[in-house]
Amino acid sequence: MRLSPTHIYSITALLSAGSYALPSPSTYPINTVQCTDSNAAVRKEWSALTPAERIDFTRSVKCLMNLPPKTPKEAAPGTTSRYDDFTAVHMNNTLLIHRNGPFLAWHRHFLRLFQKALTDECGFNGTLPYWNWPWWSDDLPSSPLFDGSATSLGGDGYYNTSMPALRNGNYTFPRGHGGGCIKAGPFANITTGFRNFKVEDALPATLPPDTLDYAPHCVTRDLNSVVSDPGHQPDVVHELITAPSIRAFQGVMDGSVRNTAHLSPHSAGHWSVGIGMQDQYASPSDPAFYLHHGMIDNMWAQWQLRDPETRTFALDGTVTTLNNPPSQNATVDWVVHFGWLDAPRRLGEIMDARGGGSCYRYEYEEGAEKPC
Ligand SMILES: *[C@@H]1O[C@H](CO)[C@@H](O)[C@H](O)[C@H]1NC(C)=O
Ligand SMILES: *[C@@H]1O[C@H](CO)[C@@H](O)[C@H](O)[C@H]1NC(C)=O
Ligand SMILES: *[C@@H]1O[C@H](CO)[C@@H](O)[C@H](O)[C@H]1NC(C)=O
Ligand SMILES: *[C@@H]1O[C@H](CO)[C@@H](O)[C@H](O)[C@H]1NC(C)=O
Ligand SMILES: *[C@@H]1O[C@H](CO)[C@@H](O)[C@H](O)[C@H]1NC(C)=O
Ligand SMILES: *[C@@H]1O[C@H](CO)[C@@H](O)[C@H](O)[C@H]1NC(C)=O
Ligand SMILES: [Cu+2]
Repeated sequence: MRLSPTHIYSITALLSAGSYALPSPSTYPINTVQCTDSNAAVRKEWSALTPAERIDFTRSVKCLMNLPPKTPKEAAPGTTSRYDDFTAVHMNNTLLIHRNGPFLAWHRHFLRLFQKALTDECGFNGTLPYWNWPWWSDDLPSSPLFDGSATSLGGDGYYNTSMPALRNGNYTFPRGHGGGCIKAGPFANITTGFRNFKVEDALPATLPPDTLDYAPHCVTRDLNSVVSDPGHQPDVVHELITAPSIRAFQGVMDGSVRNTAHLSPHSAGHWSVGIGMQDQYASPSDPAFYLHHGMIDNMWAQWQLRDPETRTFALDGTVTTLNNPPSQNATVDWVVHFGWLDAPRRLGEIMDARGGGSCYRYEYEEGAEKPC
């Protein structure tokens, strides 16, 4: 079937967590009120939040870290909290949701489910914030996101002498000043129940059998502006927003230049925060994941809004990571999974930020001066 962005969906089947029953097309969520710029929830850059709003966000995230998991122990022994429920689902789906057709849609819905849990289970009063890459790319440790203050997402890690080198092909990045557990701020010393995957482990055709096992450790950081700076320049963002097709958009988002410091904007955000965020499986164990993916989602939303009729449901790529093993092309009827977080969803249900029961927009202006 062909979905159009002007299609109105019903809100009834919205987020029926826990059920594996696939919603039928007639129960697709509907926005009962037309979603417009004026009634959409507004997602803002971290620095645009008041100190109280930032603290409300980190408090709510820590609240999820202190709630019991809903994932059954046998299904994912490493799940130690409600927060880990999200990491578990991301890990379990890693080989189906990266560098492929479903990537943008799956992560969009994942963020929405995270927002819903923060709001419903922890009284979060705001909208998910995002990380405007170019504003902070040349000095992450001084940014409002990572300065280690009470209104940040926590700072760098403790210095760890055995922090391995980061390599992009034959290019080796100089290491940063961390590598250990998060040293200061609201997320100091946070832990995850899951193992850490190395970049070399990242792309097998099947999920390693110990993926969801219990292997607790602290979330580490190694803030590295040598990584973020080339990948997060304003021209990279401009290329994303002005990409002529979804294939070109995804190519910029994930197409690193081999053997150089020029990582793609997606990889640069992950690698510049540390080994925990670099992990393609368990990266959501660092809350910075959600703000980085907020910016990715923002870029996709800006791109879609430039031509909603043809772009809202545009897909390119197959349904396996790097097409390994070879698979079919993604379509709006392809079903993706969210474990115990939500019912399976067709891509067509979760691609529109202003439809399918969703109604949000990003406060964003390309090229705007960064705040002091
Ligand atoms: C919740 O957000 C609204 C709108 O931003 C604000 O007016 C209200 O004071 C907030 N409530 C709390 C408890 O923070
Ligand atoms: C790294 O350099 C070696 C030797 O020049 C070369 O054989 C290899 O293909 C390079 N690796 C990559 C990823 O380009
Ligand atoms: C230091 O880094 C190494 C390599 O990533 C890791 O195995 C080790 O657990 C880290 N140590 C601490 C204290 O974080
Ligand atoms: C984090 O853990 C280290 C090592 O156990 C400890 O010295 C430090 O006080 C902890 N920091 C915070 C803020 O809890
Ligand atoms: C999948 O998409 C590619 C690229 O658009 C196209 O060349 C190919 O024919 C498609 N395959 C099928 C089976 O539709
Ligand atoms: C992981 O995915 C499989 C299907 O591939 C599913 O059976 C299982 O319940 C999932 N586990 C979690 C924790 O989501
Ligand atoms: Cu991901």
